[in-house]
Amino acid sequence: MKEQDPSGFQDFHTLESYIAKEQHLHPNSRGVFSDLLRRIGLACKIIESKVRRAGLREVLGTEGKVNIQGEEQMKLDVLANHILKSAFQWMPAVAGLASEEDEGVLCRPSHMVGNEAYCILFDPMDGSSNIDANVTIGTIFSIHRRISGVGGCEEADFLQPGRYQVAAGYVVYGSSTMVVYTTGQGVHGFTLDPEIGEFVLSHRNLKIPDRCKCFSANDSNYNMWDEATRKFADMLRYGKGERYQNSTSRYIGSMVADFHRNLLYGGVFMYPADSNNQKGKLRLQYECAPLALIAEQAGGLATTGFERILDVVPTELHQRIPIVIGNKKEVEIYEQMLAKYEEQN
Ligand code: AFP
Repeated sequence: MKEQDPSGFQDFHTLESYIAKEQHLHPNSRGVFSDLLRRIGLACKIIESKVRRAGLREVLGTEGKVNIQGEEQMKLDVLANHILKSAFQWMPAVAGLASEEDEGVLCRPSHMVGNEAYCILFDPMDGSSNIDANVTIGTIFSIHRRISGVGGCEEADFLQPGRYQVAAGYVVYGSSTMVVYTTGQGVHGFTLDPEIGEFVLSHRNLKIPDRCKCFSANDSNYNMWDEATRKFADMLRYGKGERYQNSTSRYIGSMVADFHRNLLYGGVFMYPADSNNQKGKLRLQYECAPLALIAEQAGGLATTGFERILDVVPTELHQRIPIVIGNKKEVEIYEQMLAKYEEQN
């Protein structure tokens, strides 16, 4: 008979222990990649502590102001960017970093880079225009294996299609803080337990429910969308039949938060091209590709309308792209509607 474990440790995993468990699945692994994931967890705990203090003078406000200690105040997004960059600064496993907040890539000197090295891309504070209103925000990350050979990195390392990501994930700072990530072996979610200061496995092998509950888009752009996109939005909101009659519109304006809700409840988030943003608005490498990998690993899909997001070959670091992401069925319907519209026009 199996012995009862009063400690509750039997099926209990922290982010740390889960990463270690996944590492055991790769007998030749030297733990370099696992260290990276752990580091992201640590950096995001530090960011979370700043987020929780965002209402206080220390971090709220615009850059350039001086706080009560006479130190220069930093906006939370700038601070999060600093924290992430500092977290990876001394890791031989990191060949380079690219942040949505910075213009170029940050390549570490080649003598400081190990043989097995990765490039990390991140959006340190997604939804930052929501910060001052205490609305949910997040951090998104994407990890690629360096392709430029040994030594320092090159920009080409950061311009790989999303399907080559070795890991992607996000942290959502909401009513609780959660890390959700994938290494291509499903999607797992960990909730920060403030009592023990650990991310605890709370959502194992997440799958998008096969129902299209939520529709998320900035509706004020409706008249600037093409006709097919407008029809698609109308179908999700007003469509009859079992699949759409109970759907609801929900838009936070932090992609990570909108995506997270739809991942749990089912639904579609979109930021399509419009007459003002003809190439779309959201960033391919920092927002769209990482969330597309999560979506696919959870049974969903992400498209530009014409191409799977994970297949898009980036041409520039801060590339913008249209995106429709969520339930596979609806994303495929969108592609068909758009193709038909293009054919007729
Ligand atoms: P900010 O980080 O500047 O707030 O932008 C957030 C974002 O990139 C994405 O997270 C949102 O879904 C989208 O922009 C919101 O854009 P709109 O304000 O145009 O709806």
